[in-house]
Amino acid sequence: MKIARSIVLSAALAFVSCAAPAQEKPAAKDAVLYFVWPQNGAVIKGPFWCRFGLRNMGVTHAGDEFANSGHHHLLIDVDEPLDPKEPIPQDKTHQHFGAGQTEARVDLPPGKHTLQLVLGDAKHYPFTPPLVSDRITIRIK
Ligand SMILES: [Cu+2]
Repeated sequence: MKIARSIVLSAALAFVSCAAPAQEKPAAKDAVLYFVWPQNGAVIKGPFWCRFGLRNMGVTHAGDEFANSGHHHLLIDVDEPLDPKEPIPQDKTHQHFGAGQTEARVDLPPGKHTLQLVLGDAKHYPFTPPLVSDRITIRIK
């Protein structure tokens, strides 16, 4: 009986820690997240270097809790809006640059694609309100 009760309790605690609330960290008011390259409407042949721009905040490693800093995320062909209360998903279309990278080699199939940057905090949550770039459309030849 005691064992069963402690299992239930630890399950409840595990649930509580998973359901931690969003970080709700504010971004710097004058921060700007943008693409240095490519520009909206660019037509590109083959793989390219995508370069991330951030003004008035700093780029750091994932896990670093420095004020006014975060790490880049590149959203590729993502149509659904981000949930600001959840960490940014981690998959092929939501790429994390937790080593503080400010550029990435991107290889996409021919056709139209959308790209958007999102700055995430130490725990991969978007800032509040989210700091995102314009969503640009490019075409791969
Ligand atoms: Cu991240």
